[in-house]
This record gives sequence, C-alpha cells and structure tokens, in this order.
Amino acid sequence: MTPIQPLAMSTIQLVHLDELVALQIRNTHGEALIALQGAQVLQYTPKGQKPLIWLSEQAQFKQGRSVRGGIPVCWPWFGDLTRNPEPVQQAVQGAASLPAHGLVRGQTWRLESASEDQDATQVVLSYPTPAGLTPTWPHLVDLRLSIRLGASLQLELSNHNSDSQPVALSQALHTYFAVSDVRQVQVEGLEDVPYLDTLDQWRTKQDTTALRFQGETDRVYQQVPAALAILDPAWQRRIQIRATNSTSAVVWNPWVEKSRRLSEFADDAWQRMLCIETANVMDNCLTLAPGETHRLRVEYWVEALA
Ligand code: TA6
Repeated sequence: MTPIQPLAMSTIQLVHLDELVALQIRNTHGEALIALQGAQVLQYTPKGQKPLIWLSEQAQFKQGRSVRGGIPVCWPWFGDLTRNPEPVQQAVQGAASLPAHGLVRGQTWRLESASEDQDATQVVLSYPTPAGLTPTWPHLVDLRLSIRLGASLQLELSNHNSDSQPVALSQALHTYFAVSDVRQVQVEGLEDVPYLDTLDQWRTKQDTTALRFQGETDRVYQQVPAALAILDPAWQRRIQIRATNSTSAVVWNPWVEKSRRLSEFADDAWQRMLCIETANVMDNCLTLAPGETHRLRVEYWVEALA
C-alpha cells in the first residue's frame, strides 16, 4: 500500500459505523463517506448543496451486507445471476444460491492509497480476486475502485485480467441519487434508447420523450449515450451524469408496493431516491482477454437551474 501522503487541503478520517469502517473525506469541494466494505460510497455532498447521493434512513452497517443506498459495486454479475448472459454464468462455478449483484459489495476491500492534488482528493481501494471469491469465481482479475472528490465526484472501476484465459463478467455502479420527489423529476438522455422492461417479461421497448415516473420502474437500457441527467425542478438543480466505457444504464425506482418488501427501506423512501446505474450488463457484458484492462468511469456533478 502506498503510504498516505500528508494532505494539505483535505482531511481523511477513519470512522466506525456499527460493524463497518469507513473513510470520511472532507475538502474545499465537499465531503464523502466511503465504506471499506464493498468500496461503497455511502454519502456525497458537494459544498453548499443538498446531498447528491441518497442513503436510506434505515441503513444498517453490518458485515457481509451491502448498505441500502450510496453506490454499491455490482460485480462480477448483475442482479439475478441466472438472468446474466451465458458466458457470465459459465464463469461462475456451480454454487447453489448466490447473492444478487455479485460477490464483492459485501466484502472488505483494501485501501491502496489516499492522496490529493490541487483539484481533488483521491482514494483507491482494491479487491483481491480470486482469493476472496474462490471457489465460486476462480479468476485472476485485479479489481480496483478509484474515487476522486473534487468539483465533481469521479469513480473509476478498473478490471485487469491477469489470468491466461479470457473471462466474461457484468458490472454496475448501482448509484442511488437523492431527489426532491421522484414524481417531479425527469431523466434526460434516454429518449429513443432501447431498454429491457424487467417488469414486463424483459420486453424491449423505447420511449420518445424524457423519462418520468408514475410507478415501479426497473429498466435495463442498452447502447446508452455518455451524458444523462436528472432534472429536479423542486430542488432547482440538474444532476449531471457522464459515463465512459459504459453502454448500459439501469433505471430503478421501487415505488409503493416493492418498497414495502425491501430491506432497510422506509415505506415512503421511494419518493426520495432514484437509481441510475452506470453499467455493462446483459448484451453489453464484458469479455476481458488475458492481460486486458477495462476501466468503467462515471462522473457526477450538480448544476443550479437558471
Ligand atoms: O438495479 C435494480 C435492481 O436489480 C432491482 O431489481 C432491485 O432488486 C435493486 O436492484 C436492489 O437490489 P438489492 O439486492 O440491492 O436490494
């Protein structure tokens, strides 16, 4: 591990949240809270703004369980494994019941480095595959998440295949955004983009207008553009989302009924959150050649509405 350099403009503190340990980062741009478990961003608040990331009021901080909210890392599969493409399923050794969203969001990652430059504070966390994943997923893929807190929040999920065989995997940064009221917001950039409607037999559909929410929504968009945004008039802001090396986006709001069945989720929490997940899933899953590195990047910032 690179020793933590003396930081001039930032502070990084280790904090205990019940059973978990997290990094509390503060600098002139804002603050973020990152759990070592799952390298999960739990909170991100730009200076002088409302939080950009939503964290459940009922969040539990327990070993082995992803925290409800923030940015869970879904890897090396997305959702129900049996819904993933064949090559992704074949990379998994037949274990009976496997968790949704892969194997790393409930595991403790290692802090590789913490540093700053004139623009941002950066931490890098790594997950030691296959050590922690054998025998279920015995592949040598070096997994790292870099998180930069500057004028924007930047994440980079790096997957390096140091094995001698290709490996197929799916990945998603399962980001929960904080919104004033999901019934009042709209998502820009998904017009005319095909999506799989997981609530209607995974049928392929597409909309011609900006996405608004009138009910439970759980969609896997494919071939998405790099630029998406959440327009939130009540909070007089637009959340900008810029992705690199991602061709899928998952949009999810559980609405009333599903909220009642979700863990760590208040019955009315659906009004205050919206997931837009930067991903490579389903037809856009990855196949990493031996020696190949893939970097999934996403950047978030807030713009005030004129
Ligand atoms: O990304 C959407 C989704 O797959 C939903 O179907 C819902 O299951 C959500 O993820 C949350 O999953 P989790 O396992 O974190 O409760």
